[in-house]
Amino acid sequence: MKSISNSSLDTTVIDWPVHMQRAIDLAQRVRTATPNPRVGCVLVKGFEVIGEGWHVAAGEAHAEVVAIGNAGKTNTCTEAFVSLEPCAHTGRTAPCSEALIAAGVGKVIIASLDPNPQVAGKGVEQLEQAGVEVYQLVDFEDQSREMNPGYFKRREEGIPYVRLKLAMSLDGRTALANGQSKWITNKAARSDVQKLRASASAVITGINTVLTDDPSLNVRSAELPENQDGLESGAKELAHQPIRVVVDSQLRTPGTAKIICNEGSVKIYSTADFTVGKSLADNVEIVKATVSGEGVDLQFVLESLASDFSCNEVLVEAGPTLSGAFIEAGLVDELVVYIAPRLLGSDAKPLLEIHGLQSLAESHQFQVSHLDRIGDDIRVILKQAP
Ligand code: AOF
Ligand code: ZN
Repeated sequence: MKSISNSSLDTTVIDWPVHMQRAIDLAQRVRTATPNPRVGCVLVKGFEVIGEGWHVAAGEAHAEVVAIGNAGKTNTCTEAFVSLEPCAHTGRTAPCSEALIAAGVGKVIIASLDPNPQVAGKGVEQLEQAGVEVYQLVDFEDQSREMNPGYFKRREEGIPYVRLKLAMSLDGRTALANGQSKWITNKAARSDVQKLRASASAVITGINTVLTDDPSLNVRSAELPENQDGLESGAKELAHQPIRVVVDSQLRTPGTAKIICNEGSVKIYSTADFTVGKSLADNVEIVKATVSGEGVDLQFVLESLASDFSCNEVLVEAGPTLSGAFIEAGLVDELVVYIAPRLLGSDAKPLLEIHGLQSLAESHQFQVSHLDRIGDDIRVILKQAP
């Protein structure tokens, strides 16, 4: 495989970055293909695009196979631009390397290698053995990784990418002292949270939130319109429900909680010995977790979500205690903070339970990545400082 940068492309291949960008844009037409990565593919013959495809959901055809299906006839002059190395193994579907070879594609241009150990260079190898030229456009590698942060993190580090959602008043409060909190942020901001849930493999909350708010934590398609943001949501994608996860050391989740009663899979992480063999409902699995400090070991929860349930991106929607614990453990990759333009006063409830900092050097530092207005509220997206 030859690695090439955009600046070294000669006039005969000057259109390559345009096609690769298109493949990357197509990949992002789905919010999630969990546990699979988002992948896009563009087939080009003599400067003309003859087929496009993207992977919609696990179990459905891969991007390359969709593009080949759209193109009809291809031949050795055909170039395939794929945002990820074509797979070389039989999983839920047949190998894309073989599909590309069978379609007679002459050149395959990728943005990044696939970290899946079943692929990891084998896709490139198979293509090259069949006489297909393979190139990596290195300037697109970052984009390919950034649009699949959880897929790469799970494969490379064994834990999912963690987003923590927070909603607060201008003075950093989440509820009045009497508990009233519905609603601090407006409808547009709350509907934006639906998008976060729809892109997550799992939504994590704590037992306190279950007991006090009884949230559903599901995706409601009525609040997530089709074609929103230019996404072309298929029925499969709209049907996606993230796994709902409760961090509940003493297994106090009531059988009547909405989080359990709604359709979809639920995992409860508990440290109590009496949880072994106990069952709450058919859709609920109780996982015996290790202890850290006073509660469930959050690193264990993340490792389990990655290795046992193939979670790529997870969303934490919890109260001040669990949210604070995730931050204190250094496990948050991204904060999504909704700020309502109202003041709740200093006896209102704080955003996070984080105590004991003695110097500014100990403060938890993030970098602002995006700043947007959502209806009358503000949304700030922050990433962990390097
Ligand atoms: C590709 N093109 O569009 C995607 C790829 O079980 P399967 O058959 O769906 O395979 C899943 C694996 O295939 C996934 O872990 C990743 O290695 C690769 N994803 N590869 O060539 C695609 N989605
Ligand atoms: Zn494939």
